Amino acid sequence: MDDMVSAILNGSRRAVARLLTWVSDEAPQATTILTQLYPHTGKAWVIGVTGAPGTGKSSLVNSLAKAYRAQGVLVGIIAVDPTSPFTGGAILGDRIRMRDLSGDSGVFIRSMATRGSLGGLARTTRDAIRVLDAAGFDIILVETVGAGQSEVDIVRTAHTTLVVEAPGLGDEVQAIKAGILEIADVLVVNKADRPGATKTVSALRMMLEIGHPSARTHMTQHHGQLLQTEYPANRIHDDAPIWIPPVIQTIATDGNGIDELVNAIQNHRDFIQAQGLDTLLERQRIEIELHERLREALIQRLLQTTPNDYFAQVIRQIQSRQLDPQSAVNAILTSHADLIS
Ligand SMILES: Nc1nc2c(ncn2[C@@H]2O[C@H](COP(=O)(O)OP(=O)(O)OP(=O)(O)O)[C@@H](O)[C@H]2O)c(=O)[nH]1
Ligand SMILES: [Mg+2]
Repeated sequence: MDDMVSAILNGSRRAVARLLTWVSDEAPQATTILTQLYPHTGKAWVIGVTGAPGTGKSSLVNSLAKAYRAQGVLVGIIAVDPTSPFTGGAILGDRIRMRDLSGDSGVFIRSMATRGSLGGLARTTRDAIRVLDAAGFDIILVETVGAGQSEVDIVRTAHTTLVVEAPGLGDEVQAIKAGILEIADVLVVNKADRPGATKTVSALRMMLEIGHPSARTHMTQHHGQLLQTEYPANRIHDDAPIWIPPVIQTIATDGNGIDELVNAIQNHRDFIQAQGLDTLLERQRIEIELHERLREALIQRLLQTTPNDYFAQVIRQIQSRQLDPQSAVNAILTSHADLIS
């Protein structure tokens, strides 16, 4: 085990590959290694890349990775694929789109598919990020389809979140509906070679820049959502500068606009660090993660210590109006198993 830890810390690709497999299989031997690696994490900058299917996320990740490699930066890539655990179809596609990167030892690519719950996927994604972080990758790109709350949870792990749109699909409306703009630090209008790109850009800009008051509300919501209840929103002083997400046009397939995107990400990183927000944001991420892990562990423990047919009986009683759902929960928590007749 100690060999494994030092191999990871030395950046051994074989060790990283093996540990990432253990992590995504949720193998028990991963736990002790992750414990030993944890003090060595917290150095990488994690960039979440999310957006509707087919908007060009993988192509962007590929171009971004190449740009960072040109600066000599080590790049880890995690493609989270919640949709196709069996066929692995999207993963195969990603391999093809990221093939320019193969053979470069400064890049490590791993796809993660869901095995069990999406909560499990968010957890293993965080662990995978930590493995790459400990192994010395400076930038970690995490691609995920922006489809639901679970994907939003995965994206909340990131330090800078890119939301990718493509012109012509009414995406700007979809994005507003899905609330995905609230998590965007940088908006990317990819496929700028397609008709309607400028229209999409101005629609997004209008939303973000209709005067500073609305931008302020947006940011307050953004961070208000991250903040649970323990911490006051003390980092947004009334006169503190506000980050307004820039809208960047790209053509991922030929690298157009990628330098601007790299700059926008750097600006966001500089802003966060100059404001001293990195420490506060990390505390919020830890709080969210702790709550998620606790919730899962408590349910797991409950399921393990409860007889198999117990829940079936409780459900039957609730359905037949002998028991109401809240009393059932109270009974389960206080182990009043005798309530079940
Ligand atoms: N014309 C044009 N096509 C692009 C551009 N970027 C990506 N594509 C193409 O769009 C298709 C989808 O690209 P991907 O990078 O796989 O998109 P994705 O968002 O990762 O897709 P999923 O992971 O399946 O959600 C591919 O055929 C790409 O070649 C672009 O800037 N312009
Ligand atoms: Mg993709």
